[in-house]
Amino acid sequence: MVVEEVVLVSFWSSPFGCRVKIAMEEKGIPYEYIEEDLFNKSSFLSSINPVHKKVPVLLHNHKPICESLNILEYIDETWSDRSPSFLPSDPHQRAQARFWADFIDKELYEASKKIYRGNGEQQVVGKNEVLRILKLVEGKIGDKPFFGGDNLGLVDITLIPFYSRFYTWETFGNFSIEDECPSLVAWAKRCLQKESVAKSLPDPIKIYDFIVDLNKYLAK
Ligand SMILES: N[C@@H](CCC(=O)N[C@@H](CS)C(=O)NCC(=O)O)C(=O)O
Repeated sequence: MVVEEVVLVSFWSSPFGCRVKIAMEEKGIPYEYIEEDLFNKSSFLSSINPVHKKVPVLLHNHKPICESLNILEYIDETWSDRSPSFLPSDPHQRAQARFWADFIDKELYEASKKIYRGNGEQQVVGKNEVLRILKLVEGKIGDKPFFGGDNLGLVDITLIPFYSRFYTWETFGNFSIEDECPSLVAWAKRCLQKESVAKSLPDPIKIYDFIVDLNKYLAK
């Protein structure tokens, strides 16, 4: 039997790294975890992700794979014999899942930063953008428990790490996501019932405190 070496390099609060943790848990793949200090990046990080120097990076038998959505597809293809499959078998549904994962990936993080980094007008812009994105995604929840159907799929794994940040967005922006997007919050609570999600998501209060401290650090 070939012994696989699987290592995840990430940072505890990273929603992108959290995606990879959930995917590994869902597939039941054992891995080693290395915490990278993003405030004092290692030369190791530069060597495994020389282009972006960002986490997460997955090392599979010493070969690095970068960018969280790319990593999710790599995991799905490499361990295709393990369920669940993150992508549907139908090509159109697969294209749809990739479209929505890409949409969340490109839009949500950037919009949300305006809520907790900006002030006044910028915060309102950020809040409206976040709600527009979440409502569009919410409209895609079908009659199954998850975007992936009966199991977590690419869209679920891409979006759910941001649930840990809802408290921060709501506190800075003074609004309630549950009031605006009740079905989406119900979906997030269903996701949290999965052990893979519950053990991978950081504590929302810890995220809030971290972002408050980070804002002070960036203002210096
Ligand atoms: N598109 C990347 C985003 C990764 C990313 O932004 N990671 C952050 C941590 S949450 C990072 O490494 N930041 C360090 C930096 O920007 O220098 C992905 O999906 O993996």
